[in-house]
Amino acid sequence: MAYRALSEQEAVEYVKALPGLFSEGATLSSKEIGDGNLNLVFDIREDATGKSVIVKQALPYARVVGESWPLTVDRARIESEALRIQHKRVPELVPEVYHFDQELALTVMENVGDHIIMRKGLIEGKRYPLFAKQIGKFLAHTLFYTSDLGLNPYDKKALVGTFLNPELCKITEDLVFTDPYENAPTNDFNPLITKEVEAIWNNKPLKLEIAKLKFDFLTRAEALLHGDLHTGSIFITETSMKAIDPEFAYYGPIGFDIGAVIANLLLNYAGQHGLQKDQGERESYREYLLTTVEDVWNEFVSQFVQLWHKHAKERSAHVEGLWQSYVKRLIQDAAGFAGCKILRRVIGLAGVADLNSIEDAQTRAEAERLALAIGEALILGRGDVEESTDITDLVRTVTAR
Ligand code: SR1
Ligand code: MG
Repeated sequence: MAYRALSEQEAVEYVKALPGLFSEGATLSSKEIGDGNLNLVFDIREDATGKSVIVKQALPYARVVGESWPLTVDRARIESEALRIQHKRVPELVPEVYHFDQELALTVMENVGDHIIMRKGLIEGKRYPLFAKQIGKFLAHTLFYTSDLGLNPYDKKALVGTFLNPELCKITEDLVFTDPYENAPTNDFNPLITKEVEAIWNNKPLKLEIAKLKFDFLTRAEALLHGDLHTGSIFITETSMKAIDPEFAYYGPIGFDIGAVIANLLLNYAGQHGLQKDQGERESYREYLLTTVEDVWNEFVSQFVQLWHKHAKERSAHVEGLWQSYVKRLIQDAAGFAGCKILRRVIGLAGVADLNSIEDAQTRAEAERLALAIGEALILGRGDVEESTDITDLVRTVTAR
């Protein structure tokens, strides 16, 4: 079938025609629930049995902007292949793909609708005691087993080719590493923070560090990244977590995925400023977020290093001292990428609800200034980061200013 964007009814017909998913004659309902920046997402369910699936279809443009921003639908292939690879490694943490249709750029997958989007949960003040363990495992296993540590060099290079993803990478190159640091037309920030944004545009040492991080993103094909691992790409309950949406997957620096998780916890930390909470409650939730940042890194590194010792295929990986210097660079990369990802969400296109939902513009500006200061401190201070507490100490120092 030649590409066309499906309606709710057409999505039902499509799923019904697939063998093995629903029984013949099943009565299915369909609702388009996509609220992300790019795609159509249909929730298809059979009320009689409670069985449901997700049909996700890439639109040939970026939904957040409209048809004036054409975008390859090949991202659907990238996403379904990345989901399959990640699901193989950590099946409990990634939705299962049931079917992929290249022509329609459409994936039928497990519905994780009994989970909620983590960003929403954090804004509502929920705590997720298992999250650090879960995301630490997701990061360690998906990144280790797609890197030169976990693959032979031929298979790894073949995968680099499968996941080139130039158009989606260009979005990140522009929106995370370039546009927010100059007066670009894509930028979209609160006019009340114009002075602080202009100070960033004029901050030469900061721009140099961001340029170095951009070159790492452009050139360091370390592992198959999720590529957009913010808290809107994480579905969660108290006991379960699923990482979704890897359409930005490509071979890049491992610290980029870890930094994305840290950045989004810290964006919520900054957004706490705008919530109707008393000071004790706010401080306690912020401590929870900082402990989670530390635990995410600690879980990741402990599982990654265990995999390294037990399963690293590359002989040079076992040279004395290598793993220690490798993980030190990873945490410094993660801190720097986290900083860029914080700055882009405040200054650039596609902000986050943790800040944007603060109604009063003045209060929002105060939270945004804190986010900018944290982002800047992480980028400029990353060279001294060796442990997760070095990151949270930087955040505490900036908050106390
Ligand atoms: C035009 S896409 C804007 C943003 O949405 C995605 O989630 C990525 O973060 C991208 O940068
Ligand atoms: Mg997404």
